[in-house]
Amino acid sequence: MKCTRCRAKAEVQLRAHNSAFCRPCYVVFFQRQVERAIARQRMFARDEPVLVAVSGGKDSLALWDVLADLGYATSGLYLGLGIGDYSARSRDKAEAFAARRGLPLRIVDLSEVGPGLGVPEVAAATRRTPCAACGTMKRHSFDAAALEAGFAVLATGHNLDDEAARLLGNVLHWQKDHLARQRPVLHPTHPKFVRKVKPLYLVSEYETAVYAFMRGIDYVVEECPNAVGATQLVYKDVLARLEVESPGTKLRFVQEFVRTAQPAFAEVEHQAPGECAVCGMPAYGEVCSYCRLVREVETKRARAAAGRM
Ligand code: Q46
Ligand code: ZN
Repeated sequence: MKCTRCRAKAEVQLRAHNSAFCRPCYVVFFQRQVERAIARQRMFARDEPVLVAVSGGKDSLALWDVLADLGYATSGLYLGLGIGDYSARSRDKAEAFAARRGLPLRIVDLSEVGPGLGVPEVAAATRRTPCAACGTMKRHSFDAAALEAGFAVLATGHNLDDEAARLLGNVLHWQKDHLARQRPVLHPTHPKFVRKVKPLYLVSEYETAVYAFMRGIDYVVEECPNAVGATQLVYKDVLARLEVESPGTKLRFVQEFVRTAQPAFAEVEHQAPGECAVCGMPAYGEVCSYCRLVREVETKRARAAAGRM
């Protein structure tokens, strides 16, 4: 098998793209895919500083690597979720990557900010699933951190497999409001929100893993322990089977949704958010969902303390 670009011996074959690449050409191919997505979707300008949310996993570190290599002014943002050893190991990987590349990394640890609550405690106290609690806390913390540090753009490492699985879930349940917001660029609906972009939305998990390997990126291989049994994984499995039968299915599914169907959903009228009476961040009710979560935990703690008296 020969490299599609230079005819040298190929190391990786991509059936979805009907191509094969040697190592140097693959790195160029991958970076161009990302660069093209940024330009086509007008995610951010050349000189615009970008805050990259890094989890220590392959996707976010590969994203940071590409953006830094392409010459964008990037800073990393690591959010400590307090999920035991997994969080400790992922933080180490994010810190080591930043140090090796000489890139600035901001660290926000949920146990050290606000009421000092990690994901497991919030989930247990509020009887939510860890991922539901985590999602609310992440969204709030990303916006708050970007606002505090003065960034207008936050990039996340969601890849094609993530987007395809999410799209399948949203379609199966006809979640119109979720489909209205499933875009590679989400423009802020409030001055305290940040623009959220997903430069890897058209590159698969496999392609990202190959890139990380070829670039020698050391990332945390284990998944978050709470990911086990998530419905998303079932959707990913179904899509992987379709992909084997018909290479390129995932790419067409997401690409064509964004190009043709998404604008119809995006027209659904959205109420503009007001501001949370507690923390001042954007909120759709009087209090934002993060502060509601915190309030629930504090009520629970107060009741437990009163019971002990
Ligand atoms: S980190 Fe958080 Fe994920 Fe872990 S608790 Fe769930 S949502 S699985 S991306
Ligand atoms: Zn709030």
